[in-house]
Amino acid sequence: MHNILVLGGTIEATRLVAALAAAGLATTLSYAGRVERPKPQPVPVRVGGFGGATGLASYLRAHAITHLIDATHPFAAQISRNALHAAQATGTPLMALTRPPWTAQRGDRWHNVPDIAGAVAALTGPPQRILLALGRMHLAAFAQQPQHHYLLRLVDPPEARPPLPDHHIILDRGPFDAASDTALIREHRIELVVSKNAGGSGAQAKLVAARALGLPVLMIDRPALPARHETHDIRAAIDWLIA
Ligand code: 3Y8
Ligand code: NAP
Repeated sequence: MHNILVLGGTIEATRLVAALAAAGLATTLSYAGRVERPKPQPVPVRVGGFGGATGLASYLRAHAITHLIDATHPFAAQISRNALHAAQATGTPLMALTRPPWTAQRGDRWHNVPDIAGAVAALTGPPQRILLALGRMHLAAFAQQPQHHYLLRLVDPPEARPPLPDHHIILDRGPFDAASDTALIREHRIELVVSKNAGGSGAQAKLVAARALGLPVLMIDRPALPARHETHDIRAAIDWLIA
């Protein structure tokens, strides 16, 4: 008897839970509660933190979870560490469903930096028009480089005015498409794109647009994650679950 918990927030998580629902396997999808209206799902959804690894372990026990899938975003490092610890503490089978990092293609002008702080440091210099497509959680870090014009793409309106003197906000949620991102970049006369190496298809449009327009990309590498049972293939995750 299955009782699966999927830690979500990515397209892969959405696709996985759709397949599990179709297969009639009891599944709950978990969101952190970062956005006002998380995408509706065909399985029960829980929203909010668990209270660290111990809270997640208690949840696994209390709900008799039989399998834990970590299908969170590669930059969601804390929840992934908690999932590994909670799975080990409770003896719950864990599989990470992730996507490979993007790699620079012919024609790409990438400058790789290790983290958000590295991206901020790399923006020292004369004013530029920058697409900052990193979401809302890291905007304050870029206040150290106030000289630029920032085009901010956010899912929800920010609670407070971002601490960036020269910015323009567009509210939109992915997955995005290359034609729209190319038009957006042209319309706002963007000169540089800043991106997390999210991988997958949902955030890739801005990279395709930058390549087409010959623009440089500041690419932020992923945080390191502990080794765990992992696949990039939804079919393999399903086979593991029903094995
Ligand atoms: C709450 C739940 C699905 C999932 C869709 C994917 C693709 C579209 C592209 C740009 C990049 C960014 C951001 C992004 C994308 C998918 C995926 C993805 C990037 C939703 C969602 C939740 C979030 C949280 C949100 C973060 C933010 C990051 C925006 C749902 C829509 C920038 C990551 O306002 C905030 O606080 C937003 C916070 C974490 C990163 C940040 O630091 O701000 N995602 N995004 C999840 C939760 O509560 O647990 O409603 O779908 C999901 C998706 N966003 O099922 O189709 O698979 O990655 N999400 C990045 O890649 O840099 C946008 O603008 O080009
Ligand atoms: P994070 O930094 O790894 O996690 C911070 C805390 O948020 C966790 O310790 C946990 O709180 C809670 N949390 C995170 N993901 C959760 C989930 N799926 N279900 C329940 N609680 C969760 O995570 P994050 O970077 O803020 O990402 C939050 C969510 O947005 C995740 O679902 C992620 O997949 C999605 N997302 C993030 C990004 C990104 O760029 N970071 C991009 C796209 C989607 P407790 O310790 O209290 O349990």
